[in-house]
Amino acid sequence: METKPKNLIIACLALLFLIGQTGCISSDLPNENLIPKPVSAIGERGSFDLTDQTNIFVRGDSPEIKRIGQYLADILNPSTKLGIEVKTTDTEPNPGSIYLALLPADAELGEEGYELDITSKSISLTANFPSGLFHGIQTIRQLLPARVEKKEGQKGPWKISNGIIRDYPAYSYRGSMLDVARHFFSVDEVKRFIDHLAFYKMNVLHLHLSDDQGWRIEIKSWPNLTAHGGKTEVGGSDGGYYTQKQYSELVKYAEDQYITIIPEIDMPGHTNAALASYGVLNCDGKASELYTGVEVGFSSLCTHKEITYKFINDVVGELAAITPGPYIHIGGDESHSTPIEDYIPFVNRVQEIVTLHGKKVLGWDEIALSTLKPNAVVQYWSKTENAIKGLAQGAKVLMSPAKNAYLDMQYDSISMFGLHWAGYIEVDDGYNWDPARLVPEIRKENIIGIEAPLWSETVSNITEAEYLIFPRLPGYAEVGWTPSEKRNWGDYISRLAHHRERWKAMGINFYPSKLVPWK
Ligand code: IFG
Repeated sequence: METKPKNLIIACLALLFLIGQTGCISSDLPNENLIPKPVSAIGERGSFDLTDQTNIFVRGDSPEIKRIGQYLADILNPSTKLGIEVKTTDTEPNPGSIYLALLPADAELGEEGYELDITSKSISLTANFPSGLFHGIQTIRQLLPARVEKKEGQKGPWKISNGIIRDYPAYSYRGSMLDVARHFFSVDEVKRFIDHLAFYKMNVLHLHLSDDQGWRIEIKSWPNLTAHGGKTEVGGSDGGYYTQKQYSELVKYAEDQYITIIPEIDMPGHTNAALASYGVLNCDGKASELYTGVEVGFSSLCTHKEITYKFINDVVGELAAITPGPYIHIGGDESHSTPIEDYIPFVNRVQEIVTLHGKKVLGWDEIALSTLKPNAVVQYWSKTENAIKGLAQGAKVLMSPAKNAYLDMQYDSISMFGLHWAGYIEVDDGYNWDPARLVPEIRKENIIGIEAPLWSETVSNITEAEYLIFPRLPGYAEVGWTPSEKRNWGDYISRLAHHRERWKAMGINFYPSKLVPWK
């Protein structure tokens, strides 16, 4: 039977009417450009509008949940000018409001997951723990137009598509590292880096606080470490350091965004700044010269002297006392000037010291050559055989494969900043890898998570650093958060393309990769 065009049109109109009535037309919630991609997002018809009637209601009187509500209000108000306030309620909130509440256990959401229910009447954000609410707020930010991130008033409307999002991370450790030793970064620059991590639901900041070129954390019992060892940096300009008060300010700033700071004191190699500050730490008793180059592997603490272990005990003790997080990172990489027969007992003793101060050990993959303490974590960066040695001792692995995850690698042979000893890492190289399949012997159950380190030999301030961080950091955030079976390059890159307008609204510098169909 030949279908007349007229009948076809009538049939389509009828179908559209039917869909419209049943509300099953899916809104664009699942197609929003969220990064990391949520575990599930089901769209419904219509949208929620932020208006001057909108307030944020917090169930109960918890100061922490009210602070989280205020965090959201402080993002929304400068751009929307809606004067959104945080109120508490024990009943259902007013229509048109955003509602934050901790739920009784919703096992599937775990420690960091959340559920976001958006209807035309209200937004309800619930989670088992405050960190889940905080991650849900990042999703609300990304569901609003990019101009919401601006600090000056913007035109409305402020619509969020209706639907339900249930979301939780694949890995519990989703981090980055900032090398503040090669080049020093101010407290405000580190805070800005923390904001970037929080926006993409990352939850660890590893601070590389000491190296050949600089010692960056005040140690009261060894004051010359910063007075002398903090003086300079790569290239010879003024260095800097964090007082313990400033370090604690950074820890609190990170904690308020559900980010754990892990401090690293790299040893026995990468220690010239300490060796230049105290002659007694050198085997010949003579202080070395300050160093402003970029070579590695030439320095070593004197592993035969008892004073070395008193030094380490003092340093670790003072650092552990101002570090609420569970780990102290002991470095251990590139100790080319420490004979292996000295390196192994040295790392064993350092692990003992860290454990005595109530912290767990994290170290670059070479530490697997020693006898690892229970709960020690091996940070795989270069040698697979070291990571496998760690597994053989029952250690977990933190995945930071240099050829996929080093943020200080150039994008290509002509891009500014960065090195290329591990290869070039374009946006696709940084995204198209699965931590649980990269090395056959390292399986998902052996992995605590991923970390994308930013070494700072070639960048000296946050703007230069952002050129290396963006657009690759969102990819690492998704590798750490979204189940690998839900990840694919084509879908990811079309979402990433929409984030440029957000970075512009936030004043973030970025590399305009040709691989991204920027919107
Ligand atoms: N390797 C060194 C870093 C830094 C890096 C630059 C590690 C663990 C090369 N060690 O990566 O100090 O110089 O890409």
